Amino acid sequence: VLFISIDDLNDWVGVLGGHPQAKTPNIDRLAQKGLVFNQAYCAAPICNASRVALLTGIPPHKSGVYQNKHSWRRVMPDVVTLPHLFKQNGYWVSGAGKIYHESFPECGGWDEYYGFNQVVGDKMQLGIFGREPIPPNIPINGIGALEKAFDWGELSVADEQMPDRKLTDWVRENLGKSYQQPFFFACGFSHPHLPWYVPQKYFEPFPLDEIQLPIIKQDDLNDIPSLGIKLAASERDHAAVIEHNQYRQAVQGYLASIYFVDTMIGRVLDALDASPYADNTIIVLWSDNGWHLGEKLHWRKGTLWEEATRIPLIFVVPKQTQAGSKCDRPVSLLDIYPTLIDLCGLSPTPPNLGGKSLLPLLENPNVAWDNPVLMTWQGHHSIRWQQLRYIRYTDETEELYDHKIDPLEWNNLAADSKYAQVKAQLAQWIPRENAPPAPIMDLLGC
Ligand SMILES: [Ca+2]
Ligand SMILES: [Ca+2]
Repeated sequence: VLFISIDDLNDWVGVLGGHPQAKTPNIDRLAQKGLVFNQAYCAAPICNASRVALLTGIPPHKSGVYQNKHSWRRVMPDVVTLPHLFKQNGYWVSGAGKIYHESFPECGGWDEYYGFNQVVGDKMQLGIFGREPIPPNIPINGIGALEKAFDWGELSVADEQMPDRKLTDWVRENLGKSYQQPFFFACGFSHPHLPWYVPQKYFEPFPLDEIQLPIIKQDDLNDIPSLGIKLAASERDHAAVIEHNQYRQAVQGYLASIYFVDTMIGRVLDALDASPYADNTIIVLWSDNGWHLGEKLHWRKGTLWEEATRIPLIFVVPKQTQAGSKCDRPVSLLDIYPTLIDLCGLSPTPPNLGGKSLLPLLENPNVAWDNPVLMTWQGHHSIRWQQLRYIRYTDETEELYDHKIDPLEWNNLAADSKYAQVKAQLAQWIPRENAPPAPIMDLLGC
């Protein structure tokens, strides 16, 4: 199994159509080899909570891992993670880059693991792939007073100096070895996480004067409950981007970072194609959360709308998925764990898995599928089912969108009596109980 994760990549991928200028020939080529899920969602719109849900199979409202500082190992000391289950089943389990949020590494699940950063004792130390290069004279955009990482611009360094590139060399080296046992290789890229600094050549296909900005409705927040407006509170980011005349530059920076990470993914796919494992390796590619670039006047992640929750998810399963197939059923990153159990015949199946095996959809993407997808953030929940999105905040205020007529989620239909029945149906799937939040910690070493 080759397990490829990407950090903060939304649907700005050629095959998902999120932005007309997105340049992702390698992710698109991977999709052409297998099956792409057009409606795949994270369990939580933030790194740690999303990754922990995927890797333990346990949804945030059951684990209490809602945030980046929630220590998952403190609340689930005995959970068998997905890598660990592969190890228990006799696989060689090897990982590098960012798979878990690095403050809370997995301690027993890997045969070997090399993070970009590693917790050693009570300190975070730089890993073997080195430091991300930064341009001189940052912040480049002039906004940086808000937060150092909220910046973008060109690097005048070679690819070879980028940690994501060194990660691909590590994967290529591993794919060149021979193994006595099946392998599970996890390879976690850090781009397009902020800051958007990548070598100059990745900016070239996106000249500033040709950048297409996202379509924004300036009064989009007017029909949203106050708790939803609070989630979009980083509208201060949007005001700053506009004030500093940086909108085009920001979009350019994100597109360039995506093009860079796509190129790195291509190096991994090329190495797999050239290896003895080309025809018997399952490939799973995913991103941990989406990203806003001004939609709903919001930047970053941390909302329950489509921008922050829709992510790329691709499966290539030799002799099983059909080349170039697409699936329109809503699915969750939580579904990866049970799917890999089925595909690889792993045992035992841990209790309390929140997802469903996607095996029926891998075999026939159009098979009847009635499973709602749940997303959770700060105690609020959202359901994606068929063409609908329902959001319910902790104070029971609501949003409802019908993607068939409103793909940008502009018109909140929660108060429309025509939708009362379907809204009640969606509301049934909102969890009635939420696990208490996990302990807040900065780091937890092994
Ligand atoms: Ca992330
Ligand atoms: Ca609106």
